[in-house]
Amino acid sequence: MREAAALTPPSREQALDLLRQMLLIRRLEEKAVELYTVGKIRGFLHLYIGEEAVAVGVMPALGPEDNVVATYREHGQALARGVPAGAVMAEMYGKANGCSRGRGGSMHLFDVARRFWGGHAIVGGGLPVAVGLALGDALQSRAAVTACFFGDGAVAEGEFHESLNLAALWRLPVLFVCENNLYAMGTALARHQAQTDIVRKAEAQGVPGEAVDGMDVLAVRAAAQRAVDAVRGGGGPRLLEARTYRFRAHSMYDPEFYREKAEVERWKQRDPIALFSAWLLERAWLDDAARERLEASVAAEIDGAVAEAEAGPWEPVADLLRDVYTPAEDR
Ligand SMILES: Cc1ncc(C[n+]2csc(CCOP(=O)(O)OP(=O)(O)O)c2C)c(N)n1
Ligand SMILES: [Mg+2]
Repeated sequence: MREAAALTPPSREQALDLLRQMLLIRRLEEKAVELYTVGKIRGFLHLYIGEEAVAVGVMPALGPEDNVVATYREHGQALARGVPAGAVMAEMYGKANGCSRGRGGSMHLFDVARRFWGGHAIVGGGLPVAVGLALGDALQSRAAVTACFFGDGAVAEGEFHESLNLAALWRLPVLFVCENNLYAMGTALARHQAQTDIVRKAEAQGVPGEAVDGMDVLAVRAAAQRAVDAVRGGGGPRLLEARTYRFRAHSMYDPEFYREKAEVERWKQRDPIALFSAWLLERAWLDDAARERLEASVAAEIDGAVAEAEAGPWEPVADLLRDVYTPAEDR
């Protein structure tokens, strides 16, 4: 674990909660794979496995008044923000008790009460939404920070540059979190960018940035707290580049011809859950029995989530055009 993390050490209770959240994300996604295989979950399903320390490390810096915007790989952000596992699972099933009433699926988790504004399928699509939320807050003198998660692939989009530029120009309270997992589908960053240093790119738009080890939950937590403190203090936007890795395929179907198995295995040696468990064991904040109890409680939460999804209703056919923009005469 990096030294920076020691600047703001968590209490034992906070630390165990970080581990619990990472485990909940991992086990819920492992369950989702099973359910996908038997056809209970359909459509696209992008797993966050390997990247859990990023969402879980950033979220403690935010309060209930703050906003969160994410991508299609957002189960982790939703759970870490407090969207109940049952509402996430039911949404993946497409059931009406899902957090987006079954209309969004895995890629479009929303929860207005928790100010969780998606879930966006368009690469880079969340960035202008985040800037708009922050502009709205600034105009209404609402003291809130908007955290916006996006992948390394999004830096190739014009929206990345336009959004950072406007946020810097208007000193908007946005924390841009780039989850750099080295690939955009099968394309490595160096194959589509002349400048691969994402912090430099942000700085070119007037947004100060910092790179952090995205496999180290405490390092992410400390860096996020520093960045959010600066944003909240009126310093304008900040960017955090979390260097991370997805252990699974891009989505459910991906032959993974673009990376070597040895590379994946190397990154798995730095599994954020294993690293943090070791840190906790070293401090005697965790032992085997406590770890087993934690796993059992996470498993029970996931069983409950699946039961909620199974029991949930489908939206009635008569309601299918509700909230869909169609000219009145066509209804
Ligand atoms: C504007 C746009 N272009 C292309 C796609 C197809 N697409 C879906 S995911 C993806 C890769 C994005 O990679 P990255 O931003 O690094 O996120 P990651 O999947 O690695 O989390 C692409 C190109 C899309 N959804 N939107
Ligand atoms: Mg990526």
